[in-house]
Amino acid sequence: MGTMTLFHSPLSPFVRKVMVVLHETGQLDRVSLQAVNVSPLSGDEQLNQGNPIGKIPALRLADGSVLHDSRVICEYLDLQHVGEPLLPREGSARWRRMTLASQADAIMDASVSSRYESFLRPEDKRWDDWLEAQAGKIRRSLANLEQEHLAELASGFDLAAIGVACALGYLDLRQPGFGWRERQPGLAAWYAEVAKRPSMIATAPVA
Ligand SMILES: N[C@@H](CCC(=O)N[C@@H](CS)C(=O)NCC(=O)O)C(=O)O
Repeated sequence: MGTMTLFHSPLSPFVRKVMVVLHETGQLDRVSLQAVNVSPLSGDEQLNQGNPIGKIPALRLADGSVLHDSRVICEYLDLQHVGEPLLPREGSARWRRMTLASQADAIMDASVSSRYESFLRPEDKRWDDWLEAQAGKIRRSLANLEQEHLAELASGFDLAAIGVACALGYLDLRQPGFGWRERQPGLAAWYAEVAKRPSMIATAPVA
C-alpha cells in the first residue's frame, strides 16, 4: 500500500505517462491507484476536491495535498528517485526536452479532444472541420518529430520520450486508421523498440 494515491484510469495517456515514470524509476510501490471514470461531462467528487479542474492524473501526497497535472506529477516523481534524472536539471537541454515533452502532451490533447468530439458529442452537433483541424495538429507534430527529433528521442527514454511513446500509443488505441507509420517510418521504428520496454508493456491500454 503506497503512501501516495494516484487518481487513475487505464486508458488515459496522461495517466499512462505517470505510470511509465513510476515503472522506470522504481517507485511503483509508493503509490496506490484510485480508479476514477471521468469525462468533461461527468466528474468525480473526490477528484474535484483535490483538482478543481476534475482531470486525471492527480496525485495525492502523504500529507493530503494534491499535485496536478501530469507534467507537475512527472517532475515531482523525477525528483524523488536516485537514478538518472528523466529531464536535464539545467541548461538549454532542459528547455529543449521540456518543449518536446510539451509537444507530446499537445498530441495527446488533440487526440483526447477528438475522442470527446466523436464519442461524447451528440451526432447532430459534431463538427468535421474541427476534427480535421485536430488531426492536422497531430499530423504536423508527427512530421516534425520525424524530421527533427528522431536522434533526440533515441538518446534516452526520458520524460519527453515517454510522452511521445504514450501519445503514439493513445493514437493507435483511438484512431488505429490514422496511418502515421507509413508517413513517419523512422518514428515507427523508434516506437516499435520502446514499446517493448517492460514499463510500456505493463501500462499498454486495452480498449
Ligand atoms: N493537461 C492535463 C490533461 C489531462 C486530461 O486531459 N485528462 C483527461 C483524461 S485523458 C481528463 O481527465 N478528462 C476529463 C475532463 O476533461 O474533464 C495533464 O497533463 O494531466
